[in-house]
Amino acid sequence: MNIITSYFRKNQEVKEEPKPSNEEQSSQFNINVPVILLIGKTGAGKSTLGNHLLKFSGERSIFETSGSFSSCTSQSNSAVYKIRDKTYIIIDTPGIFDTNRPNEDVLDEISRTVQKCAYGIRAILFVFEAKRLTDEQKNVIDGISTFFGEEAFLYMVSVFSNCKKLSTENSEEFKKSWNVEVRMFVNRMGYRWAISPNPDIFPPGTHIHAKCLENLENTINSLDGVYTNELLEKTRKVQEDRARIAREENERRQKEYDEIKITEGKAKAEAEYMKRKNEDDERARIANEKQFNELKNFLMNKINDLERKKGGGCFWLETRVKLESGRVIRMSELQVGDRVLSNIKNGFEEFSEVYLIAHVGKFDHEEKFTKVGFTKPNGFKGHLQLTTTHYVFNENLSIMFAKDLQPGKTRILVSDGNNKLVPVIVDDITIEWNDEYISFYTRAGTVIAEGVLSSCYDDCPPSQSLMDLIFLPVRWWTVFKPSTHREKRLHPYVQFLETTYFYFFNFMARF
Ligand SMILES: Nc1nc2c(ncn2[C@@H]2O[C@H](COP(=O)(O)OP(=O)(O)O)[C@@H](O)[C@H]2O)c(=O)[nH]1
Ligand SMILES: [Mg+2]
Repeated sequence: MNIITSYFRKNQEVKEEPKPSNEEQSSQFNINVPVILLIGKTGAGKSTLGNHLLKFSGERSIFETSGSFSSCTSQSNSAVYKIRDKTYIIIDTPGIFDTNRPNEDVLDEISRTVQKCAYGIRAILFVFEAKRLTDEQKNVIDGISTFFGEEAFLYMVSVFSNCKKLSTENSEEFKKSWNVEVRMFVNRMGYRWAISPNPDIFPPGTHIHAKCLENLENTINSLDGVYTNELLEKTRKVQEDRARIAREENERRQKEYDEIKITEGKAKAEAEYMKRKNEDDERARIANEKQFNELKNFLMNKINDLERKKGGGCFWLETRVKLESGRVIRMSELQVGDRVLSNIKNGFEEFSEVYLIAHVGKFDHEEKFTKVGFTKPNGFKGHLQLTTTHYVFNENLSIMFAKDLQPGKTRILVSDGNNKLVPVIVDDITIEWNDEYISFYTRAGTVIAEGVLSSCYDDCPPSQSLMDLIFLPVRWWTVFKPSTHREKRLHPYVQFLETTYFYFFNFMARF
């Protein structure tokens, strides 16, 4: 049974007791239970589902739906929600993760949402229309992993809205309609899924409506613990400290009130009490604002970090490679499907297909490059420019970061033009900044760039075979469905790997 015990909105004024009370609380600080987060793109049906879960709909609805007079929600609204004996806050987000580059308003709203999630997230209900996953929906996923981390997926449930009558009645029938993408998506969420009943077909009060919501509640209840991360924990700690200070201040005020009342009368005591209270409230408001701004800066920095990371691990766009036809081209001309010289073994050139271009183009920020200078076996000078954490092979066929190559010491493997790779000492290393680069993958995982045997991988665990394995799904996938991605935006799979690695790395760094 769900019961609403309170409902509060952003900026909602708390009705103040006309006389002092020990129970003083501010609406900003009393969100001390885990939350259930409704996310999804605008119009997906989040508010509708929220109302259904709260057993409030139609005229009495809690969350505004786009069917009602005000067309869409621009702030996160929240309400207390109970499933059996457990209390949660359900937060209806206003499509804040619709874009992958949030603007100022969206960041404000995300910061407020993070403040509300300080006691952990019990479930993230990702609401989307039952048709198919769109790019915007993928943005929502990117947004969630950016702000809450990949582990948040362990608490996610996919909730389908706009389902047909038959699909809602018969889940086996519904599952048949899922395409590969939807299936992969649901699998990524541990196969947790539910249907948000279409109110036009199954309004509240009908058996199917109740059954769908019960399924969803059971799924939420089946989740273990709550999701929290360093950011949420820090936020919670600040909120707890502030609540404690507010309590102590209130006790002090109350004591003062009682003393003044005895000596100087009630009116004087009340005036003094209110003056003190207003001062304390103002201090609390400023502290809250400060925390809010800190959160916003933290999130902003995180976005910038990720944006910077997006550029990592590339070749300079002018780097030359050899095609199977014998033609030498610049990487700027590379296309998916081209077969490039990837290795030379036993006197034979090996060519390998480019199956994925992670990103390519002239970017709006520069990346730090290592320019590796060496002398080719024919005596000519050669240069290879690649980002500092891109791997190249040394003479032992181990991969090394470009930045770790040592002039006069490290030997790299360079083609001698006669079907042989020869170890050649690095002459010099210089640092340069470039804004034109490309990151791509061959099926072999290697490429001979400017004559140097290089890896296609970067900024990752230092094992070529491990990386081959990590990229196996996309290597297979592109055999059946060639990639058409050739743009500045990072390929979603590579983005996913980068984010996972980023969080894994941060996680390991704690030990
Ligand atoms: N057909 C259909 N319409 C729905 C469903 N869920 C929500 N809607 C309608 O879709 C519109 C947008 O829903 P709303 O809950 O405001 O979406 P939000 O922006 O995600 O909060 C409203 O007019 C809802 O009545 C559903 O399952 N089926
Ligand atoms: Mg809404």
